[in-house]
Amino acid sequence: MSPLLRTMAMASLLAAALPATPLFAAEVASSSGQSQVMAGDFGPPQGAPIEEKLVDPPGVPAPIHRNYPARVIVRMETREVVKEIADGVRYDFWTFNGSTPGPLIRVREGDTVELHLRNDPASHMTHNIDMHAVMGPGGGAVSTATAPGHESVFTFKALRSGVFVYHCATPPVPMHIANGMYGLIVVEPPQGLPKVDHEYYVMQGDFYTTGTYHEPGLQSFDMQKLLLEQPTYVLFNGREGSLSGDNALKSKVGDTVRLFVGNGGPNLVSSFHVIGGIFDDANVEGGTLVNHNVQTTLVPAGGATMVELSTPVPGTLLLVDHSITRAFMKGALGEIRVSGPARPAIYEKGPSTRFASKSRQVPQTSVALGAGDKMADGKRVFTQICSACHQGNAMGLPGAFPPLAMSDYLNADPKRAISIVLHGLSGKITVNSTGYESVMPTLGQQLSDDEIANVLTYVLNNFNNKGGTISASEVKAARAAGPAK
Ligand code: HEC
Ligand SMILES: [Cu+2]
Repeated sequence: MSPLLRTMAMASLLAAALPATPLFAAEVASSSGQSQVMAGDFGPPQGAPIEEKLVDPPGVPAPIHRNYPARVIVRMETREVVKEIADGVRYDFWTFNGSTPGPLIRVREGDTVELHLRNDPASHMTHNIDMHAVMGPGGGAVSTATAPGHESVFTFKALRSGVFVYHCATPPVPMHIANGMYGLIVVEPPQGLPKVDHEYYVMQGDFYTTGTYHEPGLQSFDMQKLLLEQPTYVLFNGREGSLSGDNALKSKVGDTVRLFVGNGGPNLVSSFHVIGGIFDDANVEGGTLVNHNVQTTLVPAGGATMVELSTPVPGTLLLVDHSITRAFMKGALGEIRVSGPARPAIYEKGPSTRFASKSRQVPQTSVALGAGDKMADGKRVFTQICSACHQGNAMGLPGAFPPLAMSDYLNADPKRAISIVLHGLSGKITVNSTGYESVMPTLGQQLSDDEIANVLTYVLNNFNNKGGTISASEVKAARAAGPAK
């Protein structure tokens, strides 16, 4: 038997076993009149056309259980909407269906997709869509170019399974993408995807605003930053906090989670990682090659991946771009909150003990220092410890460390600072009308009562603060009282 005949015989055997799902492609006539096999083509769509039910990210449409190719109708609208990009910071997003990313589209390999693209009459721009799941010029971009108040229709057959990016490709393309015009289309293989307990949709993008990170108010697009590829924000799902707190992704102890992860760019490549998780499966670059036990997977700009992870213990896992500055200083942070009973056999925190108390020279009751010596000691502590974060001039660093210089927060309640140095500080605070949400570590174990009193007194009497004195006995009392509840 010739290899071609053998292939065809196998195909018909498989077709007999799975009547409606030939794993091998149907034959199509080529231009030369000879028949050729087109992988992914299972023939014309069958049954009634299906209206795709689109949901807002991070939601995804339900898995497909069909075993035949269908005509799937997808209706999308491009909209230009002003929304928050971070708390108190607004941005004029250009979107598919009002969200960044646009909705996740889910079809089956061999489906015929009939895409209706409307452009909101209120839009200022023409928009279109380039789907990476399309085989043909521009991924459909030219066929879908749509002026405000118009609708265009474009039909293609999804011949390859995988996770694909779609995006607007209207010039200037980088600007349309930077303003949020991208999303994912998942083409399921004929046999479907393995069953999991939770599925979510996460897409990274880099944003370029004229203002600095967290600068409040309406921010406009900054072409210069785009050209330099220096984004102000790097975000999951188009807004800082879109996957945190009340918006966190959820799982339960013992469950499995699948993430469809895309990267719209326009410029940065993502080192996608889940802090506290390992990807049991990672579909490399969104294709069919599955890698296992992966810690960090690369998601190129205009690329995607599909990862699955187990959540065996309760707690919060963090989604990050492990080019970690972007996570902690430009917004690329999300959460998976896992609920359920603790499993100490897998994860257990032991008691914390102090082992260096005797050997370390902490002058807890030193000879009483004069005022000048106290100030000198405070300056030493400030330079050795506080300046690492709050900076030598105490001005702090935007988006990361609040200033201690002229700090309205410090001056409003200097005694509160005792507890901050002793026990650390986390959560949202506002200093000189700028918000900070970061973590100051506990320093009470490495600094004596005298050192804390001296450094706070030093800070209060320098850097244009309002003055005042903190005594070692006040620190001692605060230490004994323990952290505020
Ligand atoms: C490792 C970095 C780090 C070090 C070291 C550090 N801090 Fe902080 N500090 C922070 C961060 C971050 C915050 C804001 C915490 C938040 O956002 O909730 C903060 C907040 C504060 C605040 C309240 C906000 C303000 O600006 O008034 C005071 C006061 C303060 N620190 C004093 C100190 C002093 C004094 C030292 C040295 C003994 C020190 N810090 C060392 C990171 C640090
Ligand atoms: Cu556009």
